[in-house]
Amino acid sequence: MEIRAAIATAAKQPLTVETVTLDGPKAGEVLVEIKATGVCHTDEFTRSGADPEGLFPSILGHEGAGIVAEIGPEVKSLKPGDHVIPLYIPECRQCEFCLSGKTNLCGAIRATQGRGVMPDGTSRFSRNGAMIHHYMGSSTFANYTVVPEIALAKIRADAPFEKVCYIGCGVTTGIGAVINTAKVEPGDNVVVFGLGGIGLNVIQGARMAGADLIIGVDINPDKRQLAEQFGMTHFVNPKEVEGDLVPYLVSLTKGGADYSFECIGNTKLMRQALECCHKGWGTSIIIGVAGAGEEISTRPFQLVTGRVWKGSAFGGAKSRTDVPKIVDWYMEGKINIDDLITHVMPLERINEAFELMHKGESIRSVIRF
Ligand code: NAD
Ligand code: DAO
Ligand code: ZN
Repeated sequence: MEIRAAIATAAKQPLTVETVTLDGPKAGEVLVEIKATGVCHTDEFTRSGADPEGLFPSILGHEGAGIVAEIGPEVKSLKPGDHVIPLYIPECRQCEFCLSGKTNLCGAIRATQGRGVMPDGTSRFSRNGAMIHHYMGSSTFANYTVVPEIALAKIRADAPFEKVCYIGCGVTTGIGAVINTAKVEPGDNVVVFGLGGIGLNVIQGARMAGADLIIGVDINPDKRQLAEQFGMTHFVNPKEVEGDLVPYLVSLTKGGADYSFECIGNTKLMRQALECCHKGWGTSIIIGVAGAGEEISTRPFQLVTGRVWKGSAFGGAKSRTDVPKIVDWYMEGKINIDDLITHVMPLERINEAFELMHKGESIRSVIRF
């Protein structure tokens, strides 16, 4: 079938909205009509060429929501008309990773997903006979996409697509990092580096968990108001701190953070996030994705004296199991998504979403099809 998609033709180039050929779903695959998709910093990470695994040409986008249009052979758990969220971390419930009970990093289709193809090693997307890569197993910058059954969460039919698409990445990543990875408890002190689409959801999660101090760190003072609305108790702009940021944060938390979260992708800040943690138990969670070839460092004594460094992918959420529950939380008014969606636009204007992100003017831009 002919579809409309935003193509990343080469690194650093604006996306081009074009007609693309999409082959139908093969065994274990599902054709999804995408109704809405968020534009996340990770899409920009790949578009910009900073992603060591970035492939071109490709159809980016990994934060979508839509309706099952057609199922391929052997698909059992979904039917046409079901409302779904594509998952860049699938949940096969059969692989070593899924059965371990220790991680959400399902390994079932990791190798082919990383090569930008479907599990059978081929792409469903092409243009003038030449293949276009899939992206993160999702490729939601298109009005139709094909996704493996194990990478789709079935959600309730009354949830608005242009809001719950954000659960496909940012909401789950931020709230999940607090609840699943850090396991923040009532009374804990939390420091959040970066108050963007991920960091604000960390703040929202920290408030839900009952954290006491929730300190937000950002160089953009315009982020302060929304962060306070979501539960931030103290704002720190590193540009306004005299001296080093780390002792300032240790002093503000009266000894160090119980938990810190790096939501930017900056290795220097990852170090600061670790070192502002409390001696003996403070844990720092890396969420931000750093550029190709970058490395983190600290003095090993920071770890010897009890600080812990962890990472979190998709908030540690078991995707097909947890995403429908988070959609329910939104529909029950337990989490706020609406105020984080600052811009809505059609696919033809998708490059504006990247410009707004660069200018720091958006939290989430959503493409509505
Ligand atoms: P964003 O651009 O919306 O937010 C980043 C924030 O960091 C902005 O508010 C910006 O002002 C602030 N910032 C930039 N430089 C700073 C500095 N030096 N000091 C303090 N603040 C600074 O990005 P986002 O969508 O929130 O994504 C954040 C990161 O999370 C990205 O690296 C993204 O790739 C990553 N990410 C990770 C996962 C995961 O599963 N681990 C999922 C999604 C996104
Ligand atoms: O299983 O080896 C693996 C990788 C799984 C993908 C993890 C991606 C999480 C971070 C990327 C940002 C997502 C938007
Ligand atoms: Zn698995």
